[in-house]
Amino acid sequence: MSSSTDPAHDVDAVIVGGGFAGLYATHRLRNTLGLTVQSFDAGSGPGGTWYWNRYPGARCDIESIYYSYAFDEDLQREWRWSERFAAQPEILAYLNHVADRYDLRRSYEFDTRVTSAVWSDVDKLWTVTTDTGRSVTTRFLIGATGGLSVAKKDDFPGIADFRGEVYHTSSWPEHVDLTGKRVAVIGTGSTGIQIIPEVARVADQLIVFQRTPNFACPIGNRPTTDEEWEDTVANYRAIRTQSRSTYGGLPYPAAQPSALAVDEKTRREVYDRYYNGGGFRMVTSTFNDILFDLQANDTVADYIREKIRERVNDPEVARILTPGDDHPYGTKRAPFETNYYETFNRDNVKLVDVRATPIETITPTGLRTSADDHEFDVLILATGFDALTGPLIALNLVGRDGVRLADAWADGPRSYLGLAVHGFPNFFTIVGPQSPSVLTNFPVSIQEHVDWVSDAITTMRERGASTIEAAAESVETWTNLVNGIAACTLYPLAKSSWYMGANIPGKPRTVLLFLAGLPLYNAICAEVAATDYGGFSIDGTTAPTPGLIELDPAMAVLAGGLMIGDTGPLETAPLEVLRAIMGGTMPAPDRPSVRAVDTSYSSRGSELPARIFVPADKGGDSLPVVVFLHGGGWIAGNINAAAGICLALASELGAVVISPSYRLAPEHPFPAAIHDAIAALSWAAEVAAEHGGDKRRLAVVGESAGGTLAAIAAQQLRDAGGPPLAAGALIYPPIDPQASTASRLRYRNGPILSAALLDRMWSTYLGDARNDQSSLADPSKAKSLEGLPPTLVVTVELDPSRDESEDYARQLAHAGVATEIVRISGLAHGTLPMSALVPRASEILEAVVAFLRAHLTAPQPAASRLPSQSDPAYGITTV
Ligand code: N01
Repeated sequence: MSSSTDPAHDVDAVIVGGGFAGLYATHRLRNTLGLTVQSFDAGSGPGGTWYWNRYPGARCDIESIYYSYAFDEDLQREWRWSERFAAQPEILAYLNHVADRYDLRRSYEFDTRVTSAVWSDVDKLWTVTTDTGRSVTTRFLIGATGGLSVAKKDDFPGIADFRGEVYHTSSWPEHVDLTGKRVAVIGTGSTGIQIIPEVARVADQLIVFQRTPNFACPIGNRPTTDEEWEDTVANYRAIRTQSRSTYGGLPYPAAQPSALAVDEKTRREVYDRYYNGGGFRMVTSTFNDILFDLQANDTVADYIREKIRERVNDPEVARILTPGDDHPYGTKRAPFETNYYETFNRDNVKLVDVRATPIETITPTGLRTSADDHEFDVLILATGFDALTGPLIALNLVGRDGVRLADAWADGPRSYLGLAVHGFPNFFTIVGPQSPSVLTNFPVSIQEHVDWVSDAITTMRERGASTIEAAAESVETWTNLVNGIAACTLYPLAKSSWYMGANIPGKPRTVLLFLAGLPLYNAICAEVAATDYGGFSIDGTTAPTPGLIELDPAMAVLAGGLMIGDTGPLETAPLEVLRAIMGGTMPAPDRPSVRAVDTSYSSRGSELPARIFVPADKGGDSLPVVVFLHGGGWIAGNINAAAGICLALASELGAVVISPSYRLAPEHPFPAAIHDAIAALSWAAEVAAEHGGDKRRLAVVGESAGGTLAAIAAQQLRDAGGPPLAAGALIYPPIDPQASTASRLRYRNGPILSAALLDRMWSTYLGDARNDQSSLADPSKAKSLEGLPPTLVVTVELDPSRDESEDYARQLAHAGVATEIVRISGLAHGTLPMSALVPRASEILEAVVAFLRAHLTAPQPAASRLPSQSDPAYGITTV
C-alpha cells in the first residue's frame, strides 16, 4: 500500500461523516494506524446527527453513560454527564470535546458534502468529489454517513405556497422562537414525541397531525447524582464488557423466556418495573418472545395501551392516540417520552387524526384535511428519514464496471455483513444496512465496526494488498440470512416501519437490519477476520465464507439468543450453569395421545430414574421399542430435557420410547455412563411387553453424547449376545476425543458447540487421557464393527464433530452394516431438543422416524438383515 507521499493517490482513506462513526474512524485510522486521512462533513462542525437534530426536546433515549465512547479510559472518566439521558446540546459538546481531544478537526473539511465517488479498477483508487469542487483520490472509502441523515422528502402538495415558517426537525436552525405562535407538527415518531411537549409549553396553540399512533413509554430522565457518577466511573470497564454481551450493546438485565409462561400478575410486575424510565428495557429485558410471538407481544402492547388511556383525559383523544394492530410493539422503533400523553390534556393542544381524515394539501395559511381547514404560523415536519440506505446512495457511488450503488441496491440493500458491497472494492460502511445498526447502542457497534475495518486495512498493508471486496456469493448468503432471520420475527408485520424501508414511497420493502443480536453478529465478524477474511476477495483471491454465515435463520436466532447474557462462554461456565442450560425443559408440542410413566431401573447397584412413553391409542403388545439416550456431553442433560423428543418419537413412530437417565461425570466418571446405557437396554427388553412393546423390535437412539453411548452399547450387546437390536440411530454423535477433522477446525467456534467445549466434555467425562483409546469411549476403536444392527447417522452441517460422526458411519458401512448418513444443512450441534424454536430441526427426527419405520416393521432377528459389502445404502444424503 502506498504512503501519503505516493503520488498515485492523495490520501489513504476518505471518511464521510463527522458524527460518532466518522470521528472515531478518523481517530483510529489516522492516529492509531498512521494513515493519511481526509474526512468530510456537510455540517459546520462535528456532531453528525447531533449537529443537525437541534429541535427542542432532542435527547438521546439511551443512558449517556452507555451512549458514549469506550475506546479511551481517560475520556470516559473525564467527561461527566449531567443527566441520565443527555440532551442534544450536551452530546454535541461531548463530540466537540472528542474532536479537540484527539485533534481531529485538522483532518476534516466541514461545510462540505460529498457529491460522488468513482472507483478506478486500473488505479485501484476512489476519486471522491465534493460540492466545494474538491476532488480527492483515496485507497479506502469509509461511509460513516449515519443511518438517519437523509430526511424524508417533503412531499405535501402546496407546501411551496405556505406563507409561514417550515422546519424539518432533522435540519433545525439555531434560534427558532415558537413563543406565542400557532404551530403545527406532522409526525408522531420518536422525534415528534420529543418535540410536541416542548412546543406545547411555549406555543399559543399546537395542532398535532397524527397518522399512526405509537407505543411510547416514559423516559424517566433526571440529573445524574455525584454518587451515581462515581459508581459509574468505578465500574466502567464492567459496564462496557457487559454491554457487548447483550442484544443491542446495552447492559440491561436479561429478559425472562416467555410472556406466555407466567401469570398475569407476574407479567404486570415485569412491565411495571420497566414502564417508567426503563427505556429500551421495555423491549429487551421483559420477555424474550415479545418480538417473536404475536400473542406474547399483545401482552405488552395491551399494557401500554392501558397506560395511554389512563394518562389522557378525553376518551376520544385517548382512542386516537392508542395504537391498534398497525404494528406489534417494538417492531417500529420504540419511542420514549416526557409528558407526551399529558400534553394532549392541555387546552392549547389539538390532535387531528390524519388516518381518518387525510391531509389533502398545505394551504398558504395552514393545512386542509379531508374534513377541515387548519390555520397556523409554523409548520414542523417530524416526518422521518430515508433511513440507512438513503445516506449511502446519496454519495452517488460508482463502483467496478461503472455500476452505481443506487442500481445495485434498487431492490434493497445487498451487502456482506453490513460492512461491504460487492462491486465496490475498498469501500466500507460503518453500521450500514444489514448490520445490527440502529437496533444497537451506536457507540458500541460503531467501535466494533471501525475496529474491524481498521484491522482489515492493517492486514492488507501487511500483505501489500491493494483491494478487498465482498464476493458476490457472500453477499447472497448474507442477504438470505438477514432476510431469513427477519422472517422468524414480528418485524415484517409493521405496516410502515422505516426498519423495513416502508416509510418512503417507492422504497423497496425489505428488512434493513440484522436482527439476531450483537453478540452473534460480532462473533461472525470475528470469524470472518479469523478465516483470512472469508467471503472477501483480497486482490482477487477469495477465502471461503465461514460456516457461521451458513446458519439456518431460525438457528441463527437461537444461537444469537444463547450468546446473550452474563453466563459467559460455555467453555468456561461452571458445571451447574452448563447443567442448567442443557437440562432446561424445552417447549414441546402437546402429544395427548402419548402417556408418560415415571419409573426406574437398576445399574450396578444404583437405582436410576427412567420415563416410559406409551402411545395410548396403539394397544397390543407388538409396538416397536426405542431406547432414547439423551445428550449433554456426559456431564449434563437429563430425561426432562429429552421429554419433548421422546414424546414426538413415540407419537410419530407409534413406538414405546424408554428414556433412561444415566450417571454423569465427573461425579460418576467413565465408564459409568456406558454401563448404565447397557443396563438400560437390557432392562428395556425385559419390560417392553408390560407396555405393549415387542422386544424383538428393539432400537437404540442417542443424541450427541447419548449417540456415542448408543453406538458403544450396540457393540457391547452384540458381543454379549443380546438382547438383539433391530436398529440404531446416532444423532450427531462425537466419536473421537482426539479428532482433528476438517469440521473440528472449521466449526471450532461453534455455533453452540465449540471444539473447546467438546474437549472440556470429553476430558471431564474420561478423566485419564489414556481412556481416549478405549473402545468404551470411542466406538471407532472397537475390534470389529461387523454384525451391528442397521444404523442411521444423522449429522448437522455446522458441527465440529460432524466429520468424525460421518467417518464412523463409513466405517460401519465398510464392515457390512446397513448404514445411512443424513446430513442436515444449516443446523448446529444440539439442535434437536430445540425443535420448537428451530423448525428445521424436526428434519432430524423425521429422518430417524423414517429409518426406524423401515427397519422396525417386521420382527426378525437382526443378524438375518446384515447387508452385503455392496449394499448401496451407504452414501450421504444431504437435506
Ligand atoms: O421519524 P419516524 P422520526 N403524512 O419515521 C409521520 C431516531 N430518533 O424522526 O408512522 C402524515 O419514526 C409518520 O407516520 P407513519 C429514532 O431511531 C432517535 O420520528 O408513517 N404523517 C411518523 O409518525 C427514530 O426512530 C431519538 O404513519 C407522516 C412520523 O411522521 C428515528 O430517529 C430521537 C407522513 C415519522 O416518524 C426517526 O424518528 C428522535 C405524511 N406524509 C429520533 N410522512 C433518540 O432519542 C411521515 N409521517 C436517540
